[in-house]
Amino acid sequence: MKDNRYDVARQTYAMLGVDTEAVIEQLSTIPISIHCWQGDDVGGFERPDATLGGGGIQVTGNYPGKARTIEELRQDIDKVLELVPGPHRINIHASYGEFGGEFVDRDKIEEKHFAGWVKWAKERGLGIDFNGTYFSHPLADDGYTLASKDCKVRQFWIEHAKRCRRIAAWIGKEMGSPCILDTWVPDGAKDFTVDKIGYRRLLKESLDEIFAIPYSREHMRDAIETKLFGIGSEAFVVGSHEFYMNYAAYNDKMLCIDMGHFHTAEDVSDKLSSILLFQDEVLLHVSRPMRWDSDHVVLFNDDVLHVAQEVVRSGKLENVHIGLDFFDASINRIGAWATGIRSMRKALLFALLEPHAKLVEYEENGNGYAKMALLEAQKTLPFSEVWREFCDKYNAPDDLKLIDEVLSYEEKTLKGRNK
Ligand code: RNT
Ligand code: ZN
Repeated sequence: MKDNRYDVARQTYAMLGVDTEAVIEQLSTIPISIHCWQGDDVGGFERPDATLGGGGIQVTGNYPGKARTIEELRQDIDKVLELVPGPHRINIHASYGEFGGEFVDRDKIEEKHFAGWVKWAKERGLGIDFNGTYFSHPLADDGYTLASKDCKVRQFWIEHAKRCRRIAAWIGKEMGSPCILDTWVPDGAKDFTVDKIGYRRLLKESLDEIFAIPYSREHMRDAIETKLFGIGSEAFVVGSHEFYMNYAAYNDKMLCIDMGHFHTAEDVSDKLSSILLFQDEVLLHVSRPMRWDSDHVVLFNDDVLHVAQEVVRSGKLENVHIGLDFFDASINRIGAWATGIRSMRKALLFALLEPHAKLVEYEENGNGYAKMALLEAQKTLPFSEVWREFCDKYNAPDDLKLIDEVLSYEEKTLKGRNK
């Protein structure tokens, strides 16, 4: 029954010149970087009671079952990996090191604190990406880190950044796959700021010092993440889009484009062709902004689809690092993770199944109606059968079975955890 349905789907796409088997093969080569922080509400494990604090980001909700230790977090990620088809990387934050019960401040972290992750990821065939943690810390409480006017504060975070780069390079070398290090700092202010250029000059100087140490591209690559505003930094964010666009262009760094970091009416997908024409690579933080929040669970919606389409249509798939960035503590966290990851994967599949050459032909011939109608026709093609075939290839559940699996994990494992 199932094979027959896929066969019909395959033939339908073949009539449009799309080879579903080749698409499934191609999709199997695209890694999605899974952010570790969905499992514990961006708490990290520096202290037993670590929670997200400040930094313009916020987790809402208190659904039971949150991972309380690295072991629980890894157990949850293992479950998620069973639920999501395709290759993956794991994206960890500096605050998720293994500090052996001791408090290790951010300016003291070392490679050894991440050796456990390297071992764990190797066993699972995952790549690793990394992030400095510039929030949930007393020296970030006044809203400034790398752009702080307090020299001591700034030096502390510069040291953190330098260590993160060294650790990322070590991880990439160990893993045999470049570790993408994302640097996002929350620096900004709630209300009107007079000396904007002063703060931006400081951020530039800090970055110059941090990036002065060269590392092999084969081991680590730097990304810098832009943002329009955050909670408590409504009036001013030092690391704005223009700031980092220019910094990246002049200093040969990669931009990180987070879908939740723009005006909600802005089309984030439209930025990609402009960026990729001038820069070799880009890092995506796929997310779903809603009103003031930038981090709702990713869904297979138009915004995400448009991003996937741009990545595929531009022919730059290999130049785009796809990472996710969302956190929701109000529902089952494993389900949130799995649905978000699968939604990104669906968007990529949908984009790859597009009869691209035909659409371009219509466009070039001025046949706007045929282009529009074919784009519309795609929406009712038997996409779900190809998606199911892809899930089957990886022994991942289909969309309905997914719900049962998440609920049974909740019953068997999550309910045993205290709040
Ligand atoms: C914050 C940025 C950043 C964080 C993570 C946890 O607005 O998007 O990427 O979400 O580092
Ligand atoms: Zn982000």
